[in-house]
Amino acid sequence: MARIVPRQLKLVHTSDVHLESDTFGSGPRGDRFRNAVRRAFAEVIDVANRNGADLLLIVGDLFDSNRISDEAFHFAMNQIARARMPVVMIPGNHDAHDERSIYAAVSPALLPANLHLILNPNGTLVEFPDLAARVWGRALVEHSPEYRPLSGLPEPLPHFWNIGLAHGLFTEAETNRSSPITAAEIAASGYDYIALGHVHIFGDVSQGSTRAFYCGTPAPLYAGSEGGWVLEATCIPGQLVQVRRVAIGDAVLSADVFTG
Ligand SMILES: [Mn+2]
Repeated sequence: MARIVPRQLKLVHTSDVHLESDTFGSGPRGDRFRNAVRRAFAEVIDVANRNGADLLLIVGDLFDSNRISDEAFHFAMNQIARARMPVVMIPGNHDAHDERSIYAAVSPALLPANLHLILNPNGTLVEFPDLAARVWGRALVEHSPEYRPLSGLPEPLPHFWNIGLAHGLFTEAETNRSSPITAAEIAASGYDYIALGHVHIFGDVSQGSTRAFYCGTPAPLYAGSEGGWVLEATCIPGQLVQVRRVAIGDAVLSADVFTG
């Protein structure tokens, strides 16, 4: 059943930016790569602002690792602060909230005022009464088969948009792979939208009336022509959530093409 809520809601959904990757080494070539990824993330913020998103969702692996300079961390937080809407974010397996967590070391006072960073391993529900929206996620501590990104998901509430964040691997059936998200879990959620991260290319794994998507990485260099996208999800009362892919800037796509 499509949900009846008081208002329309627009989400922009990104994940797997992998800022500060050393994939291309630590020299000038690596710096060019890292700068291109930074521009991709800045463009995600631009898309959210330009398109009038009500919420921006960052579904894990914003950073490629927990070995991040203060400068790089501040870059990312300054970009988030540019967003003219609340931002809800969870860690992923690359920036896991473990004993080396970069997020644990940061004073909440230093985080942007619009950032809702979910660090509770058991899950946190962030409520936006003005938007008639509730967003739930849990912090990934250990990327293992025991970790279930959707475990503990609260019951959906009528007259609200119920949105889940989950960083892990979608599977049709039970598996012994790490951080599994099963079709049955999505189907049983009763949620309107489940924003997924971990897989770097777009994927629609919707189940029944619950729309569930991988947005894919906004950084084209991680996924070739399949990278360079964000998702825009529009929640319209009485309808299933409408999802479209938005290409991020041509400047990012064309400026730094790596061959070999
Ligand atoms: Mn991941």
